[in-house]
Amino acid sequence: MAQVLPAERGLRRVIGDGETVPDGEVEGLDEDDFLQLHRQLVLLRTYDERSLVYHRQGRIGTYAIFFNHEAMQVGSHYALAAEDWIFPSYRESAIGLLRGMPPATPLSWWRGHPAGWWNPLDYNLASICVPIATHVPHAAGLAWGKKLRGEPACTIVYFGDGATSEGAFHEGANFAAVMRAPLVLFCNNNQWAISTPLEAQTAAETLADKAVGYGMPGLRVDGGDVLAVFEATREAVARARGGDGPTFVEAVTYRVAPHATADDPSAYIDLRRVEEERRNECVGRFEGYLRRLGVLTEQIAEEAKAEAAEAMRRGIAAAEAEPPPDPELLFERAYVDPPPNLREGWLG
Ligand SMILES: Cc1ncc(C[n+]2csc(CCOP(=O)(O)OP(=O)(O)O)c2C)c(N)n1
Ligand SMILES: [Mg+2]
Repeated sequence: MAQVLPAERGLRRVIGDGETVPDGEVEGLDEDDFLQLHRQLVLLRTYDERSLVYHRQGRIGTYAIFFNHEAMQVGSHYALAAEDWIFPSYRESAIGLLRGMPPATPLSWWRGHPAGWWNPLDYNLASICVPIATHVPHAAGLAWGKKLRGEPACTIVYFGDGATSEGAFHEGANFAAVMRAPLVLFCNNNQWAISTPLEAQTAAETLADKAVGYGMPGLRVDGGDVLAVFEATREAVARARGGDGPTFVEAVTYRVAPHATADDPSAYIDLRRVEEERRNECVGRFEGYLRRLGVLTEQIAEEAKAEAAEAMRRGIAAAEAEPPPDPELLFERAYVDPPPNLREGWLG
């Protein structure tokens, strides 16, 4: 039986505040890594900002905003190898961009177009999961399967604070721990599940405490600190690869945007808190760190933004150039024997 220490309480941090809290360092990262992390953050930020505009222009459907979640996605992804598998929720809908997926693909997904589907084997990236936590057992199963085959890959599954109250989360976490599956359970604790606040979600003091009950370590990290997220995930990945089983990573942040474009949080959120948290958003925090190090110049920052904006322009143009899908696709794999009204109508 593995001995599991009580979950962490404090949040791991690397990036200081430029005033009283000093900057830390992460072993093994050099200037090239910093600039790559920065480009990836800017790419996701730009994707998110443009998607909100495209939604308002009626060019994509309902969209789950991930403003201020970029550090969790980029930092954790940077700790993975290409053969590692990713199981995203709707909050990580564009994480494929970090693996070379063109922006047109997730944009098409939000347009409800089949061009937004991909073969998971092309990117070692499962499809976007909208039902809360149902992908956790899938990820645990894939991780276990890789272990049974003797393949070195590990798996990361992303979900929110609300997901930790779901039965599927329990089943997946328990199964992964019992099988010592090489899985990283990455929880984006943005403290809201639509309009349900964290304190109405759980009586646990921290979400990482839940890990102890499953017999796995629970780490807590500042979700706005891309370097701390990277370091914590790297530790979890090393455990997984070393045969020591799953780790639960609780990345703590605060949701400063609506849950999705169909939500109006002014009905339930403290807007002053939102304002405060927004001032500390994760891309700006990393840029501050890089400027203090003398790594980020205005020119590099401008180039990263321009490159990302151009990728998005090309992405939405490609998504909109797709011919309309055939409505029959909806039924193609639904029936062996289509009912008469479909046979005579659409499929006739
Ligand atoms: C099984 C299931 N129940 C309910 C919903 C409706 N729903 C959509 S998002 C959401 C909140 C999820 O919150 P959290 O897990 O914290 O993730 P976040 O959206 O904050 O990233 C709910 C309840 C759903 N999608 N799936
Ligand atoms: Mg949440």
